[in-house]
Amino acid sequence: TPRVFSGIQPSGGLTLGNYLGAMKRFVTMQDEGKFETVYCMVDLHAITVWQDPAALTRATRELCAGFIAAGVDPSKSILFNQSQVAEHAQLAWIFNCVARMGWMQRMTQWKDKAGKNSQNASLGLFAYPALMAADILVYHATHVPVGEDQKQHLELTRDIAIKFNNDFGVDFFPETEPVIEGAATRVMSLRDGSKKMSKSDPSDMSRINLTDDADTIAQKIRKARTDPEALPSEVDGLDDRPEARNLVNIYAALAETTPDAVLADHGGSQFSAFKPALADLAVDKLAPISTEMSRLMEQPDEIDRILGHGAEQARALAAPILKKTYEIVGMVGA
Ligand code: AQP
Repeated sequence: TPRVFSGIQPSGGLTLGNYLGAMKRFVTMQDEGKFETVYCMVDLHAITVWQDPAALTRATRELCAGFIAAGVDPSKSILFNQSQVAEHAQLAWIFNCVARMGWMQRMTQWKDKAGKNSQNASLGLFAYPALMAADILVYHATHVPVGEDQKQHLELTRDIAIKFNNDFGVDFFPETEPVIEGAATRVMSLRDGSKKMSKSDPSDMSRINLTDDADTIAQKIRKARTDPEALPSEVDGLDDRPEARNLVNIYAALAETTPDAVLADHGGSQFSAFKPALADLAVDKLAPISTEMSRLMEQPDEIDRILGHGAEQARALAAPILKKTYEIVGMVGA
């Protein structure tokens, strides 16, 4: 069976962007039954920027609760946190020696996150994509459901696999494909249609958190930035209207339909009418997830047990692949 791998960082609360761009797809791919699905809370990635230890622990458990509340079933998917499976970091070291400085320097996420003061960024932030390649390839995963922003890192994952295979004259690591599908592969900030919705945006009004209550969700949508025009009746009419496009895409993804179908129903509406409809839909879809997350968060021991069990399952898949990698590289004792 082909294998799917994907991860989310426990670097804050889950956003609607994480949910529509990634998590919702995780559930679909799990339920389709065509793949073996492996999903990870990537805590080693999170610490590439400073995380308060107690907050990291809490965010990891909350993320696990989010996965389960959204429909990832630990009896169907392998669900664990990265640091419990040492093979990720071990393969990442090998890949640090395969990847080239120039490849890493071209990564837009590195450029965005390191900013102007890149001398002060952590070495881990620079090496992030090599760890991500290891996360995927330590399972020989071939399909990776992600949001649009991760496309470049997945191309780099392919480059690393190809270079490793060439350097050692083997056909060992597969070429991975990104799965970037659905109406909301890039959910934008509610305050600025040119910026991605992100957990680390300083403005809480820019995003919808999966833990927001109904009133907060409705208020954020009501206050979302828009232009003064009515909605067009076809998607072409959304060109140069990034905020309008974003709200239509969010509606389509939540309703599991297409932007065309949303505009067939709502074309001609003013935002004063469309926003309440979107808020109702969002509350309808997100409130059950948030309720289930709070319930699960009352049982941290149960969450830790699930993560521990998932880690054992993950290690069983990763260990032989790492061993074989060490053999290929020529490590004594592998
Ligand atoms: N706005 C988004 N639209 C669609 N997909 C998104 N993803 C994130 N934001 C959006 C997808 O969610 C998955 C997990 O992301 P992550 O937590 O590993 O890191 P990120 O992409 O850096 O997410 P954030 O929210 O922007 O976190 P910070 O602010 O800490 O950097 C990925 O598949 C991603 O594509």
